[in-house]
Amino acid sequence: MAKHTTGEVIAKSLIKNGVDTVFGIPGAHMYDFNDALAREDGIRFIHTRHEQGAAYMAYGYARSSGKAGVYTVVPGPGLLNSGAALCTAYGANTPVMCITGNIMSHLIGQGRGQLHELPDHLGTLKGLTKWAERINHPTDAPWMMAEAFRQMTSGRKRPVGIEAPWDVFGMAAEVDLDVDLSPIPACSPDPDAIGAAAEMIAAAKNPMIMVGGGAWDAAEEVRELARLLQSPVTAHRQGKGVMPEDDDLSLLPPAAWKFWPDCDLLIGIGSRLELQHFRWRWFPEGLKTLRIDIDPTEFVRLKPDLGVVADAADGTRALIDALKSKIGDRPDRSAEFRALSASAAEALASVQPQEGYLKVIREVLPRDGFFVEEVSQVGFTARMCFTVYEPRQYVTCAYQDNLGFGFNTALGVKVANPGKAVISVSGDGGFMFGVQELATAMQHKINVVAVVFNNSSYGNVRRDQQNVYDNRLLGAELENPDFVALAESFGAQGKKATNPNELRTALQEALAADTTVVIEVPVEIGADASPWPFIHPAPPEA
Ligand SMILES: Cc1ncc(C[n+]2csc(CCOP(=O)(O)OP(=O)(O)O)c2C)c(N)n1
Ligand SMILES: [Mg+2]
Repeated sequence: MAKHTTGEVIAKSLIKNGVDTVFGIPGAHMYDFNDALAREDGIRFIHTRHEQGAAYMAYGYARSSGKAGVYTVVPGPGLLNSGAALCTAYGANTPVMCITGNIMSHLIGQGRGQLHELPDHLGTLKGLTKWAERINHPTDAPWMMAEAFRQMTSGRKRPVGIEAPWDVFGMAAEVDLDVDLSPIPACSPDPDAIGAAAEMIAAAKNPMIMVGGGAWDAAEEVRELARLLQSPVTAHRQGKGVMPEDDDLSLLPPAAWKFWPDCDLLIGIGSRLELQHFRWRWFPEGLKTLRIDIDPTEFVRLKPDLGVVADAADGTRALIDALKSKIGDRPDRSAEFRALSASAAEALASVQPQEGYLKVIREVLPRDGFFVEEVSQVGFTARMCFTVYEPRQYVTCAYQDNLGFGFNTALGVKVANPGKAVISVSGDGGFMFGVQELATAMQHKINVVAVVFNNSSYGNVRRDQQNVYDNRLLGAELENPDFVALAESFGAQGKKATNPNELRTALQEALAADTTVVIEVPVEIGADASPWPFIHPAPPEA
């Protein structure tokens, strides 16, 4: 056996597990690991200007590709700076690995005030991840790294954390690098549960399928099930594109809401059913719920009439097989669903200027391009009307709804998909949370197009304060830099578009340009229509 340091074992484990890119910022505790990375040819290191950027990029990389996204930061402040992205990866079921440090082994827990010390560093890391551990000696490193990959990629995929004390990264020992801990296979769907589920479906007149992030790798099966049942498929954020949203059977949320009063069976596949339970909050009488989920605790959180614990693709495939002998050919319902979509689209066209700009973005973004949202008047509206054709192409911050996510995440999406177009949309507020990563984009030649809708305000907050708090404004209005000049000062291109036609031209030029581009779209303060009546629709009248 050869001697290796902990840092070397971690770097070699990343390579062994197919990692080709690490995002991060070096620092003293991490030097021996940073140097091990420098000595590996197979890893591209992308350094950022803030740890949140590194972690969001790792998230964007993983979320858009399905591969592991890895980042490394110093302990304490570095870890905490990356926390918003880590909790996003957790909420969005995305495999992100955080590699960080700790203070010297013999000082941990003593509270003597060491550089970057936290009262409970490992506890903090555990609180933001599915699994986290400390490597205390190089002989721990091979199996702990293998376990980290196994935890991250088995069952419900989520972020993991690895830390090592400052002195341990450079410590060497004879180690066996050949530890293989393959992902734990998902349990196969219980045939009795599948039989009961097939009965439930066969008895339903108007089932509706709701897909979430758990269904990303079950697109083929979901599409087949929908066609077999002639039932509509809807999604909120995470599941967009599992069913192509230009398919007649796909209903964007406002159209699905129109179908909802007639729905008698909700089939959730890899979804928490947030749309129905936290947004719509109104249920048709007699509705039954069937859920397929790889995470059995989901059925404790929200008890369905029937729950099938399974991988979404396996469970849906088993359901299709069981249904084939139970139901015959069903009449084509495309025309009915097309009409619902058309009337919902007509109503949504009242959400201006957002809907008009989003239409143009969809028109210019190639079919295989990526759209990265950010909570803002345009981001909220996108969830209701932006059509997505394949899973993973709509990159969302899921339930964290965190400002600062958009532009930084888009950079990671582009790193994972260098040949594809990537457009991010942000508000003026959100874009400024991560603007410094324009420097990273330029230095590492990551060409994304960032569209910034500048309404000189934290617009959502401002509207709420006007409507709910009697117009008492607090911390809602923003004095902004000149976004075009700001972009140019980084060496990027800056453009301005004052209407959808100008945005079309600006986007076409931006996607053809061989650089990072920021397009500012000025919007008069308070002028954007509220998308909320579509997100939280009023219950149907009795
Ligand atoms: C990290 C974080 N901090 C604060 C908030 C609260 N918040 C929600 S929306 C919003 C305003 C967003 O402003 P902007 O990005 O300009 O978008 P707009 O609504 O104006 O389109 C704020 C402050 C948040 N969602 N995330
Ligand atoms: Mg704004």
